[in-house]
Amino acid sequence: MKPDQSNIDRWLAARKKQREGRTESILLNGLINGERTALGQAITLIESSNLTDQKQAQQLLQALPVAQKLAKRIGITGVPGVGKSTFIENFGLLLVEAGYKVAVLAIDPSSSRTGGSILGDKTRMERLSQHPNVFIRPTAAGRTLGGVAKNTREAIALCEAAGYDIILIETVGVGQSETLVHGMVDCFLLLMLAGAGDELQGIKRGIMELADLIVINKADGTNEAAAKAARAEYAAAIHVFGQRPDYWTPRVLCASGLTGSGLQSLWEQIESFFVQLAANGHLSQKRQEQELQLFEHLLNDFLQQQFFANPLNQEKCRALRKEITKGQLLAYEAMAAFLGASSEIN
Ligand SMILES: Nc1nc2c(ncn2[C@@H]2O[C@H](COP(=O)(O)OP(=O)(O)O)[C@@H](O)[C@H]2O)c(=O)[nH]1
Ligand SMILES: [Mg+2]
Repeated sequence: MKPDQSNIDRWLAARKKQREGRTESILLNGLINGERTALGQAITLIESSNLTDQKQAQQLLQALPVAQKLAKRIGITGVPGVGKSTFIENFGLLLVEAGYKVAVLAIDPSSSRTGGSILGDKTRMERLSQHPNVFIRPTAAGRTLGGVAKNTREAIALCEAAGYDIILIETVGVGQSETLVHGMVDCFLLLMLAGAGDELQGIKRGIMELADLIVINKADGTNEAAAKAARAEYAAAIHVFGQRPDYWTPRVLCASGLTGSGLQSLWEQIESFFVQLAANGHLSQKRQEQELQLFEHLLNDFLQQQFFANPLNQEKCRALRKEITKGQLLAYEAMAAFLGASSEIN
């Protein structure tokens, strides 16, 4: 007798569901137990563009228990070469030696173009990466900046669920990524160099305004005096920004990520930042804003996916883009044409 295909299909679908459910709960248990491999696998899952993986990732994220304690989310930015990775290695070691569990997420939106940079970072953080209480992970570039943001936010949530106390997020201080990162951390550090000039460092004034702490890095050897002078200059420069809504007065400090000098007092400043913002209610306000931003991202993602799931929409957009690049249509005309058409195709 020929087996009934619909029965086989049903059985296969049930098995698949069972398997997926199991993967999720194994991952979830591992995560909650603080297993690094489970955390790594969970991040791989959220970064995957495979539809089944995405579904599992969503289920996993939704199943995450409410974190018992909130991790300190600290963003670290600065131009390439300012010493972020070296700084994180030694700062991270200081934190683990103080008993904290530390996760490092490195975002490099350009990594799909430049390739090897992440490998370079891993070797730079060699001692830190070997510590049992440390988790280091570069965030995949993703196709869009929005993708980077979503992956990073979700990775932060996973690290928190895995019990990490401090999450350091490294981002390159050029382009838009630092503004995105600023929107997902509690405390934002800007690393700068003495004597390089703001323009040379590609640091826009706007980024200085976002910084909670400015670190004049590489304040070691013959560079120390110049670093001290730069510190005074930056302190005067940020003074003109006036009072912030959270009442924190940004500090400028000298440090050396390489020798470790200044890192302990930087940590003390960060701690007082958290104490002050927790006391005046701005920390929880920041968290609520972060949740809102995350929701907006998720909503946008969902709407885009829904929209492009319709092949007619895809086709219409493709045709309009082509006409724009040929110079046959202006953006507003294309949009008008699209809206005219979309009443037919939704
Ligand atoms: N003198 C000195 N050199 C440093 C310091 N931190 C990093 N460097 C050097 O600067 C270069 C860039 O460092 P890296 O950490 O990769 O910078 P990133 O691109 O910002 O991550 C490397 O050659 C480091 O050895 C520091 O505190 N002092
Ligand atoms: Mg780096």
